[in-house]
Amino acid sequence: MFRARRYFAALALTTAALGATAALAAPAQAAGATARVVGGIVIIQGTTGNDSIDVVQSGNSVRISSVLHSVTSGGAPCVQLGAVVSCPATQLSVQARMGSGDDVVRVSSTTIDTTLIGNDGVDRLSGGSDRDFLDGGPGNDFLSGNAGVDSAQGGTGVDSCTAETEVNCES
Ligand SMILES: [Ca+2]
Ligand SMILES: [Ca+2]
Ligand SMILES: [Ca+2]
Repeated sequence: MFRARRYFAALALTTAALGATAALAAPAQAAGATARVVGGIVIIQGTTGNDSIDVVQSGNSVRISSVLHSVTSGGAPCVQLGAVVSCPATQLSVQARMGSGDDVVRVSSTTIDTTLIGNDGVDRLSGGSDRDFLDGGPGNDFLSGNAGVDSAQGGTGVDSCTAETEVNCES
């Protein structure tokens, strides 16, 4: 990691004359989230730090992106489209495993079920228009199922939930 950082720091210095965009270009293998399909499930793996993930259905694809860091495709049938990973919307479901840190997951306009797992930290999980299962885990979480018949499980901490079924939610 340190070696890579030194390399990119040096690269940034040597390419400074080319402008800031060259220095900001992130390598494909940068630490960030990944998305891949396993057994018909689109699995989004967050980082151990803070994540902010958007899951948007666009036609026949589910597009995964982040405003905080890179999202990298784990391979077919998902493809890398610049900063976005596109997976077929024909999959059975989407599962986001966010790891520790304060994580945000926003799902919009999906016609497939999702499972959003916040793990440790103060997480904000927002489901789409279909059925969502939101699992806040430890920490004070904000869980919102939106449309559809949704389940929210706050876990430990003081959790705020809006869903048809709420478990371990304080408000
Ligand atoms: Ca995380
Ligand atoms: Ca919690
Ligand atoms: Ca929903």
